[in-house]
Amino acid sequence: QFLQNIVAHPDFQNGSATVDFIKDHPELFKFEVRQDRGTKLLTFLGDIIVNGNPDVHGAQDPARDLPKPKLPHYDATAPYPPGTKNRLTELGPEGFAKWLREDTLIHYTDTTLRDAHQSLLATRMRTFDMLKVAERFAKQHPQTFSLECWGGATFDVALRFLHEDPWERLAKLREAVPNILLQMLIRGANGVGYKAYPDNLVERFVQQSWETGIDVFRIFDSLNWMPGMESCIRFVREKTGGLAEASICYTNDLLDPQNKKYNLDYYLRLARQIEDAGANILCIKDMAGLLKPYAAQELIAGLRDTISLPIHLHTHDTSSLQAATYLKAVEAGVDVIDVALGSLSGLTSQPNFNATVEMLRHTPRHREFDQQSLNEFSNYWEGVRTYYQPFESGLKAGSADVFQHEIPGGQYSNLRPQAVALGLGDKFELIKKTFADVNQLFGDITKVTPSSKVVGDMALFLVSNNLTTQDVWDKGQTLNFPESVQSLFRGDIGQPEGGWPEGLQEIILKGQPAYTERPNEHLEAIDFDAEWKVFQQKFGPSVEFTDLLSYLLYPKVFEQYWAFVQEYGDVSVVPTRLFFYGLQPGEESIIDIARGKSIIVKFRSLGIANDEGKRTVFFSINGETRNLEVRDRS
Ligand code: 3PY
Ligand code: ZN
Repeated sequence: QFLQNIVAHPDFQNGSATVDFIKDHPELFKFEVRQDRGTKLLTFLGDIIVNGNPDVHGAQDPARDLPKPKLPHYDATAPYPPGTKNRLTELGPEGFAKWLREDTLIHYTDTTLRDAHQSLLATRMRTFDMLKVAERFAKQHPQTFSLECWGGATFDVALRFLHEDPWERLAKLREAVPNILLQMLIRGANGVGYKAYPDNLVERFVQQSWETGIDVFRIFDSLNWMPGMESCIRFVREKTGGLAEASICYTNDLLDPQNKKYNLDYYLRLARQIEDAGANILCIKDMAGLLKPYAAQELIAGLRDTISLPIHLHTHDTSSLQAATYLKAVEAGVDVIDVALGSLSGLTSQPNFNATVEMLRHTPRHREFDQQSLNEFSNYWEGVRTYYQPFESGLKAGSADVFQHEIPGGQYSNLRPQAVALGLGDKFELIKKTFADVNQLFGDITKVTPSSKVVGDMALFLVSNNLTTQDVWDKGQTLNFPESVQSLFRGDIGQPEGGWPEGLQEIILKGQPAYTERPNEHLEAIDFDAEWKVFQQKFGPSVEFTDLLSYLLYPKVFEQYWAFVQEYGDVSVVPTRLFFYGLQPGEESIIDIARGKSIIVKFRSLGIANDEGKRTVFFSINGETRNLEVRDRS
């Protein structure tokens, strides 16, 4: 094809081609690349038609008879109004934090693109659906403090289940949203993984995240252990021009007189340490939605009196009480609150953005938002959400039992399918109760990724073996505990407040050594030059540095992702309905495979399986017939 392109070129034909001819005409290469991409995508679509998408277990399209989600109105030709990103560039991180602390109107972080779908839809939201509205949102609502759109579980899920490059997602969102701060969640020494990584890997990860588009780094440690956060705060301060937002994970009940551990003094002490460590913003990260309204009032007022950082509050509306918490927090002087657009709010997600704006309208701290437009965005996401129906948790109403089990919002939507996969679907009530018992057994720890996963693993282990936490004390010496539990008790994810309960470490570790230093200190630094060479040899010359970072964080997941992309290409451009459910016979779809390049795909019909178990899928692509043979794996 390349040769045909050269020969057909007018300059070549009329003899004016010089030695720079090929260099000057990059389009000569284009046809082949495009062709190849189209074929790969068609192979993917054929596979979905024949075998279904394993992630939705071959479910039927739940939105088949519904109208397409309606895009909100906006003026595409209008320039981007300046927003918080412009202000950060102008003031720098310190000046910005000072401005934020002094600003009297309430600020909102919109979590729709990260925590909302992590907590409601098992993190499956695809870049495709985000990009449809990102520019619109940035132009319509530039007064938003930040868009939380990256980190947490999104990194792993993008690669593992959506076969998308998370870095590409971030780069594209940055391009679509140049005016509002983009925010990520980072698990301190654990990066976006579940275990400690070498310090220089976390450092390069932070630096690259900033270069690709992150401005606000929300950093936490799952045990509220300062050494797990300090280096990450330092990397943000030294390697980026972004904001280091360090978090205290909220647990238990501040107002409960029985609670001697996680009281106001505990939070104020940690807040001072976070300020001393150089953070720009303090976050109260209420990952399970346990912060009740009057506790919020005490906590926020106490923090405002104790430190001079701006305060950002995060919660989950699992109980359905959290709008009241925000009201009290706003009255007590909180600077920023986390909300999600209406149709992706509530339950295990954040409180409702649209409604919270109305809660404060005509009051001194109200920040103006165009409600009609916010509602249009909510309507868009309501339509999109139907495509993700197989990932819904089944929770139908707020539930006050979260105050007993304390399961984080982001974990809740995963724990039920995990239980079902283990054949424990009918024991979910017992699992939730055992989760609470395990927390007491472990000495009442803060539970958030990864410590919450360990508590969940232990609860599933006990329930599937018909054991109770008392059995751990009585016959623990004979039990072989899950690896994640042993790892927690070795010290691999840090140290809990007040240490481990007397005698429990011995029962769980059975003589394995434990340690109290930073886990990262046990890990050898990465030699990036050497790793890069090995990586390129293994995966070929088209890899980028961001791929190496993905590989170093999730080697197996990256390998599978890479193999998938070699076979099927960049599937992030496939519309979500087709990605999960495939095309219907006779259906036609336009797929934008790159900027300004589209293909029109029509699925004509499906043949029966031949002797080799393959079926012919009859397509047309841009009007030309194309038939593909796809193995039927059913
Ligand atoms: C994560 O670590 O992914 C969380 O959302 C914790 O709340
Ligand atoms: Zn959260």
